[in-house]
Amino acid sequence: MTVCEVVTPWAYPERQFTSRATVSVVIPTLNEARNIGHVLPRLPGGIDQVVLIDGGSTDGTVEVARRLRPDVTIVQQTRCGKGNALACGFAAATGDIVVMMDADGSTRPEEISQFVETLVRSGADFAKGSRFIPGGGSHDITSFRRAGNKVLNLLVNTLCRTRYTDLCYGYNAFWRRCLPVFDLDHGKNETSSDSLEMRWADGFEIETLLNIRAALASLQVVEVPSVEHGRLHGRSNLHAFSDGLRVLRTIFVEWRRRLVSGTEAQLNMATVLDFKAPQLDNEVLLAIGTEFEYSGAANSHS
Ligand SMILES: Nc1nc2c(ncn2[C@@H]2O[C@H](COP(=O)(O)OP(=O)(O)OP(=O)(O)O)[C@@H](O)[C@H]2O)c(=O)[nH]1
Ligand SMILES: [Mg+2]
Repeated sequence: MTVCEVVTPWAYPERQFTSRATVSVVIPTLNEARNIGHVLPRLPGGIDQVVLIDGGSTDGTVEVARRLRPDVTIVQQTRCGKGNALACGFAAATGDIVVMMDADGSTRPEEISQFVETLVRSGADFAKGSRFIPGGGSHDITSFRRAGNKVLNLLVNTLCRTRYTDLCYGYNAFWRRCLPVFDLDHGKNETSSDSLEMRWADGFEIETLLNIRAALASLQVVEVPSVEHGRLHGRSNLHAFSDGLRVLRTIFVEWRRRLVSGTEAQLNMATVLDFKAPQLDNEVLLAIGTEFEYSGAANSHS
């Protein structure tokens, strides 16, 4: 586990929890009927909610998911793109911890426990998957994408003074109380016909945006090693060049946004502090043992 960014504007006590943290897993799907069956049955036990956000799949993805996991929460996204899907999924999540992963078999469900345990035990706000730290890896990334990710990663680290090792990776987890920091527009109140158009953060730039906003709000970010596998069936929705340009634009716009409104990060930080407060009663917490129970066993929903 590599501490990626240790910016501590407030002191963290040795965080111990009085009750079990609940976990929501958020999975965007676009025509993943042949893959989702390799993901849902392998989710570990102890997951409290599975949110599947469908982008209008025509291959029966939703039906397959319902059959495999009758308790799944199905959400229809409000616009287009993976980013919009995730924003809608986060809005529907109810767990203390939100884990985001893909449906194509590339992100292994067995790693969820590592993300959750890292959040609980480290006191971090955001557990960011990384393929490029010891223990991580990728069986999927092309040399073009690897180079692009490296350059964009370097740019973010330079501008935001972070130490990220993997900017564009979709396997991450965070405490749901941090959602105000991400300030995502899930567009629930939209009714006009043009609302289906992609907006800011609606595409594959979503991970970059989350990483930058987390850093600018001084969240504690910890990297978790993760091994990415190849997509099992079907074709990628990502277009390395055009989506790479969206990521580049995101980096500059988000960085500039921070320069223009320097107070915003402070405000967001205050929001996070408010959210933390009820859980951080030092005296009580230090007096009790960790009661976090997270079972890594396979679930019985398959
Ligand atoms: N709901 C929804 N899900 C999407 C959309 N685009 C992609 N996804 C899902 O987001 C996840 C990641 O998309 P992929 O197409 O695998 O993109 P990628 O992982 O960056 O690319 P590969 O590594 O080539 O697979 C998958 O679970 C997709 O089904 C979308 O517009 N809407
Ligand atoms: Mg994929």
